[in-house]
Amino acid sequence: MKTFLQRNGLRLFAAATILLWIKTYAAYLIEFKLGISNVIQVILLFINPLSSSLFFLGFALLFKRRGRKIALIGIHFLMSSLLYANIVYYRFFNDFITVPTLMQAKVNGGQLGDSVFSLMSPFDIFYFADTILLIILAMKLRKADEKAEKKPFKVIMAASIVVFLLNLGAAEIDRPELLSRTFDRNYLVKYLGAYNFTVYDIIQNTKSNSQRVFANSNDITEVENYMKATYDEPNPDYFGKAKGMNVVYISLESLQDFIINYKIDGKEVTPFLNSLVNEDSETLYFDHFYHQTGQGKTSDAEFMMDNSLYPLSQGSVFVNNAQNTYQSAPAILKQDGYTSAAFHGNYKTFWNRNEMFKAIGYDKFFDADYYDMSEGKTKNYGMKDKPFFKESMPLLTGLKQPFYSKFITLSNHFPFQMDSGDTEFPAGNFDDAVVDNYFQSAHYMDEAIEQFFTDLKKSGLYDNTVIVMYGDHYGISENHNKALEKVTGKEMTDYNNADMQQVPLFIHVPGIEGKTVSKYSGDVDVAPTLLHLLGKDTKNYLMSGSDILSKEHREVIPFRNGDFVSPEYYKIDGNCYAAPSGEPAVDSTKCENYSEQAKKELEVSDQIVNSDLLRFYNPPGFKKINPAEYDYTHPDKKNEEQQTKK
Ligand code: GP9
Ligand code: MN
Repeated sequence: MKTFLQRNGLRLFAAATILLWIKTYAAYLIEFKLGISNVIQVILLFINPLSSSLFFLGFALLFKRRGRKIALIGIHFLMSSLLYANIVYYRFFNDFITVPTLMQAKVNGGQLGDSVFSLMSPFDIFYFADTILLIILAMKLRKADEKAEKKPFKVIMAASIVVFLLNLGAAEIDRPELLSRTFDRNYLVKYLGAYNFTVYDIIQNTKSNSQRVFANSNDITEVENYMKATYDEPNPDYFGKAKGMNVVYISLESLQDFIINYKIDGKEVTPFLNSLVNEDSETLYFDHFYHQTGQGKTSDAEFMMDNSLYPLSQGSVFVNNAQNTYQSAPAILKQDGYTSAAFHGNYKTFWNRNEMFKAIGYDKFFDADYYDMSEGKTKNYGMKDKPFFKESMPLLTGLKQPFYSKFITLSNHFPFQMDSGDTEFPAGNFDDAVVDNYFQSAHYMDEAIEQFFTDLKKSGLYDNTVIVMYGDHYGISENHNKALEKVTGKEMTDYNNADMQQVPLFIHVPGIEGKTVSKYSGDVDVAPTLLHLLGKDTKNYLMSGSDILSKEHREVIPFRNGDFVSPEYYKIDGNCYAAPSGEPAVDSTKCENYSEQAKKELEVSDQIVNSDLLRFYNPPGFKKINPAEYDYTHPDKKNEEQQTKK
C-alpha cells in the first residue's frame, strides 16, 4: 500500500483525503443536529464525506509535482472553509448555507451582524489544524512526491463515483425519493454529506434560474389573457359573507375523504369532523374535493391554498422557487390590514418553509423554536397535534386582528403509529399495519381539532373567524390497495383509485347556512373561494383556481400528472372513463377536450412559477412582498444575540 501510494505520488493525496474525511465526520457529530436514528444512518454519515473528498481533492491529481501539492492544499483549505462557514451559519440559523441565502447575504448578514464573531470559538482552529498539518507534510514529502509522474486522476474519480453511488443507494433504501423530493436540507446533509449538498444545491439553483433569466415582461401577456378569460364571477349569495373576519386554515395531515362517517367496531373514526358535516349549521363541507399535490406533499398543498397556482411536476416548489415573487392570499389581504402567521411544530427548514414563507409574505412563523419539543409531546416529524394546538393558542390570541393564519398538523402522518396512552380508539383489522394504525391516528387528530375548536370558542375568536380545513394529500398509498379494498368494499380500479384522492374540505363561516357542496373541486380552488367570502375580488390576480361557490365554477380538476376528474369523465393514465359508472367511455372525444383544458391550466401555471412571471405583474393596490423584511427568529434567540453584541 505504502509503495503503491508512493509510486503514484498519492501519499499527500491520501493524507489530505483522510484528514478531510475524519474532520468532516467529527464536525457532523459535534456541530450539527442531524437526528441519527438507525445503523444505516450512522454508516451513511461516516461514509458520506469520502466521495466528495476523493472527488474534489482528486482534481489536484491533474497537476504534477509542486503544482499538485499547492492544488491539494488549496482545495483542502477551500473545502475546510466551506465546512466551517456551514458550521458558523448553523450555530445561528440551525440551517445550512444555500445559494439563495448567499445571494441574500445582505439580509442574513444583517441578521447575524457583528455577532458572527460571537459564534466563533478559539477551539475552531481545530477545523483548520489539518490544513496546517498538510502543509508540514507537503514539505516533508518533498523528494518522494517530486518523483511522481503518473496521473491516477481517472482512477480516483472513478472511485469517488463508486463510493457516491453506494452512498446514494443506501440512502435510497433508508429514505426513498430523497433527491427528487428534497424535503429537508438536514436530511440531504445527513444522507449525502455537506459538500455533496452544496453541489446539489448549486445544480438545482442553476436549473431554476435559467428559465427565470430568459423570461421577460412580454411573457406575462399570454398568461394574463388566459387567466382573465377563465376567471369566474363570485356568487353574490356568498361574496363578502365573511368580510373582516379572521382566517384559520388547518392542514389535516394525510386525511382522506373516505374516513368521514367511517366506523370501526361501530365507532365513528372522526366523530367531531362528522358532526360538522352532519349537524353543524354553519359549515360548508365539500365532498368532491381532490388534492392536486405532487412530490412536495404537505408543502404543495400549502402552496396551492395560499397562491392558487399549481406546484411543480417534479420536486417541491417551496424548495426550488422560494426566490420568486408571489401574490398570495396573506399578501393580498395585507391591503385590508390583515396580519398573517403560520404555525407548525416542526423545524423551519422542513420544506424550506423558513424561506418560502417570507416570499409568500407571512408576518410570523412559529416553528419548533416556539414549542416544547420534549419527548412525550413529539412523535415522528414533530409536535403531536394536541399539545401543538394547546401551545399555539396564546400565540394565536396574541396576534393583531384580523389575521390570516395556518396550522399544519402532524400526528396523522405515515406510518400512523401512536404512542401508548395517546388514544383508546381501536386499530383497524385489515391485515395491514399501516392501514390499521391510520384509524387510530385519524381519531387522535379529530380529538385534537375538537379541542382546538373548544379553545377557539373559549377565546371568543370562534364567532369572528372563518375556519378552513383540508386533507393535505392521500395518507394511504396504492401499495396498500388490498387493505383499502377491504376498508371501502370497492375494487381499487384506476377509476376508484382516482376517487381515493378525494380529501375532505370544510369551510366554517359564522352566520352562513351550512351544507354539503358536491361540485368537483381541487386545492387551487380554495384561495379564490375564501377571498370572495372575505369580500376580496380576485379578478385582478393571476390564479389557476375557480371559486367553488361561483355559479360558473369550473369542474375539470387536473391532477399534477396531467390526468383529470370531472362530473362526466375521468382521464387516468391516458384512459378515458365515464363518471360515475367508472366504465370506459364510449365517446372519448369529450375526454380529449377536457384533457387539453387540464393541460393548459397546468402549463399556464408552470409558466408563472418556472419563469417567475409575477415579478412583471402589478395588480392595482397590491404591495409587492420584500422577503428581506421578514425575520422569524425566536425573541429569546434575538436577545441572546443582543447580549453577545454588548
Ligand atoms: C413536515 C410535514 C409532513 O413538516 O409537513 O410532511 P409530508 O411528508 O406530509 O409532506
Ligand atoms: Mn402531509
